[in-house]
Amino acid sequence: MAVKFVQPRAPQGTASTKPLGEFCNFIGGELRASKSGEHLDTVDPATGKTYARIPDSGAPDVAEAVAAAKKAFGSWSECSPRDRGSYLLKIAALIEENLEALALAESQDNGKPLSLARQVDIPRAAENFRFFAQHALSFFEEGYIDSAKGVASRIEREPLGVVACISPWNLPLYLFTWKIAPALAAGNTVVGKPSEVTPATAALLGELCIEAGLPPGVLNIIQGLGSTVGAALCEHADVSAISFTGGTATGSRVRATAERLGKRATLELGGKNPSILFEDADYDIALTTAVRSAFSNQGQICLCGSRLFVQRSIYERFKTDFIARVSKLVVGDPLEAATQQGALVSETHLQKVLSYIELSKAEGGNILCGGARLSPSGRCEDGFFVAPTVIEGLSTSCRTSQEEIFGPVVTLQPFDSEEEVIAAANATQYGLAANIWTRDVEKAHRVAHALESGIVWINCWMLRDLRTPFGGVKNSGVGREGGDEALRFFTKAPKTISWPQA
Ligand code: TXE
Repeated sequence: MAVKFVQPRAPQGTASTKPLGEFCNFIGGELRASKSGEHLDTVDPATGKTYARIPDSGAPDVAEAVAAAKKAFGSWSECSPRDRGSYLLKIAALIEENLEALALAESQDNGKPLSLARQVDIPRAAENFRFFAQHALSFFEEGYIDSAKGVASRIEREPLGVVACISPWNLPLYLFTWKIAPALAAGNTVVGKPSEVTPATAALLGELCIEAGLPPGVLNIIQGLGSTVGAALCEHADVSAISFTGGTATGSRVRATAERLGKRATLELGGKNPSILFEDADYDIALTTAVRSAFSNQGQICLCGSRLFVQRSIYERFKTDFIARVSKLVVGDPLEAATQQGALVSETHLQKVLSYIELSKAEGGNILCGGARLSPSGRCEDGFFVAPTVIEGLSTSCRTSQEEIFGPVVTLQPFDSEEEVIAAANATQYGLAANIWTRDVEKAHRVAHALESGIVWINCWMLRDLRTPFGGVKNSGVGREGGDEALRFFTKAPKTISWPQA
């Protein structure tokens, strides 16, 4: 049965014909307003108009959520992994049952095409719960028998306690649940903080948890600003670990707090990912995927390939074909079925992306296509749209080539040799993901090895096995998510218990 979402609903005291929606905090199994009664506006990026409001929560709300999580920890941590998993499976099923409502909420909140939310974001959120419900079973059953030595051992693992999951705005429910699911599966209780820019699906997740019968306090969700809610959560003495995804500057602050207070932290930060096309690549698949990897979600994915290196012998041909494809991308109303590129997430982010386009011109870049704000006709005329932009002629060391733009902007650069492209690809502060296109298997693995990158895709992009480690090197992050790595992060150092085996 589909859940009838409580939100958005009219805030008390408003007598408008078109009332704003109102999202709530989720604390101790209940939907609550902030203690201060203050609110923040939530804007639909496709229209530029405020459509809802969220609690402007603060330290007292965080304290209440952490207290609820602490109270719930005892019985949740004592549940068997199978019993915990059964709750996660119920949540996964409810996400799937409510796919349409969640996809619509995600699209309205974030500006991404509804089709993308429907095909990627929401199904992946359900998969996160389903995957960790199953994966935790084998993780908690690790054991060995060494017949030669006559010893049997089992590995005992315990959860940490109350943990914080802080997530960004680009893949709101997808990344929020990527943290929450392993934390809960490992037996922790959670206080989650979604981005204040995209609060909707996190708020709806709270309602699904009520429907799923998740015991009160096991998951708590606090809405509000990073500087208040996020900071208070990181500082709270009863929060033992922080899983964070967001910008590199914020990540540094979170890391400093964690180090000062002796907390565990995993940080998934920015990227400036290279896509490397060798002349012997399967041209058509490489071309199609290069467009997708540069512009999916308007380029607002930390894994997007924003620096495109193309071997000189195919450079001109590729440039012509790439620009032809990019120019045809349909930018517009995220709710329209034909739309391939929606709005950027906020006015602030729009201005950031436009300022980088201006900077690229000052740095000698040649805009091959795009390069400006768009104003689709109709309801989206005030939305935050930018034409997909391709720039060539920049040095690898200029700011446009070095800094994370996180928008529909890609730089094109020719290269001659394998050594040259490896050096150029590695010449940034980031090292999250890379993709390589070649039919030469040996070369592909040689280059993959040489790249300073947490993830390397050969002849594909975004093809993920959730059991594999996920995270970056250099300023792209600290620690790893995914599979056992996530469950290890959310559990104490293991205890080995051994006995003689006849
Ligand atoms: O992210 P922030 P912002 C990059 C992208 C973007 C830039 C800034 O380049 O332009 O980061 O984005 C919470 N203590 N990425 O400013 O601030 C915040 O409320 C604790 C890459 O929107 O990092 C939100 O929930 N938490 C990225 C989360 O941190 C704090 C995805 C992320 O917000 C906090 C998003 C504090 N002091 C942006 N301050 C990726 N790696 O995918 C803020 N927060």
